[in-house]
Amino acid sequence: MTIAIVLVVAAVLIVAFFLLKKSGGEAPATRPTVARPELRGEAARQRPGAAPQAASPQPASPRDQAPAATGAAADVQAETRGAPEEPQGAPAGQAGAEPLTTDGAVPVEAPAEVGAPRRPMVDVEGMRRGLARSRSQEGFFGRLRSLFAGARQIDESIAQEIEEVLLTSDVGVSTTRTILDRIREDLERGDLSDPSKVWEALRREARRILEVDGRAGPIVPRTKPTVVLLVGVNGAGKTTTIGKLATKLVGEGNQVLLAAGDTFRAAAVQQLKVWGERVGCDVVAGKDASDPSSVIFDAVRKGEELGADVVLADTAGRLHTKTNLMAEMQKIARSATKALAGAPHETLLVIDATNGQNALAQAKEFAEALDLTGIVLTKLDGTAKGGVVLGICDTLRLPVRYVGLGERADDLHEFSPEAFVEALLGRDEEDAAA
Ligand SMILES: Nc1nc2c(ncn2[C@@H]2O[C@H](COP(=O)(O)OP(=O)(O)OP(=O)(O)O)[C@@H](O)[C@H]2O)c(=O)[nH]1
Ligand SMILES: [Mg+2]
Repeated sequence: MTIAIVLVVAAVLIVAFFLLKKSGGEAPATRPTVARPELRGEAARQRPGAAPQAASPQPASPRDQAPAATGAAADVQAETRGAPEEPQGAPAGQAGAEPLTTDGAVPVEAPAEVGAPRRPMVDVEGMRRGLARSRSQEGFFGRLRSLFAGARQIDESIAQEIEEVLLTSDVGVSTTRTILDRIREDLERGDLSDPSKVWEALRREARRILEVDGRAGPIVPRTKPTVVLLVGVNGAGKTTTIGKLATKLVGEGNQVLLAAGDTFRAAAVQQLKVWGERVGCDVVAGKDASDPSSVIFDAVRKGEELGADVVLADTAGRLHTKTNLMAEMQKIARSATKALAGAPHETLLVIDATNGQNALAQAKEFAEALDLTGIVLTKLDGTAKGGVVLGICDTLRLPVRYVGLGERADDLHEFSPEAFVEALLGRDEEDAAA
């Protein structure tokens, strides 16, 4: 009996041995799911530029567990699977990587890429580009710079040459005299021993003039609504500046209302409405040829009702011949006060820099008639006589609050004396190194 059992077991073992040998050690039935990564890896290696991750072992996903295909189908699948996977975030420049704007407004301060730092408020490089004419060889800065070229003697002759550049760059007689008096004093004391010291003295004088008792800086909405009146002769850039300012203020999260106070021309109202649409601001406008004072009054009241942060009021630069512009501006200011005590909180005089010294006579009239709080100097990009800023600031004793350096919405720059002097009179790197 025992012998019989031993014989049966031996027979079973022998049969099992032969069966195993016949199968030749083939892979077990589960093998296909393991084979697929190898196939992916091979295909991936054959594709130029394929991502290395495709060749390396991947964590199993539900897709990976699909049965392996064979033949041509396997090749197609392998090719597809072996393709490099799209990175999570598409690189900048591809669709889907555009800078995001939430409201379709002109993205003035929008960073070049999502996540990039916000552009600084005072953009010295941008200003420098806008001041290219003044910085050119024939311009204000270029001509001053050429006085210091090479090794030169520092004596009275340099003072005379600086004087000539200032006078011919619209700095004006009285401001030029003030600057030169100080430089001559320093020269006599022997404080300006080399060109770099003279240059620094010039920059110091420019900063001192532009600081106007430290009253510079952009509009800061403090009361709701902060009412800002923009005045100036026709064509100075009032309406354009309102559009640019609205863009800036809306971009900073303020609710802005525009008041079409230039009722002299129908086109002026239309121009403001276009800006309103572009920036996403309501525009308060009266009927044709309505009284500008009543438009401003309504706008201030509407601003209060809406809880707006800022009301920007446009005005006419020219009226019917018999109407006195200054008297009209005073009436507008009074009607703003009637609508809201304390308004207008800011009255900005818009001056076209390309008018040079001629702009000064008109500016003086506005300064006498109104309680001006600052200057917006437009079209500085269009003149080589950037020195005009010094003359205007010094004569009017009013701070420049913004400068216009082009016609686009983001061409209005907040003004800081320090940054402006750096942009206008800052030496290029190669000069500084010399
Ligand atoms: N290059 C340049 N052009 C400017 C700048 N600011 C305004 N302009 C242009 O100057 C012209 C007159 O600007 P407006 O804003 O219409 O001037 P305004 O003071 O409202 O003129 P009126 O309504 O006639 O009193 C327009 O063509 C503007 O595009 C600036 O900073 N640089
Ligand atoms: Mg206008």
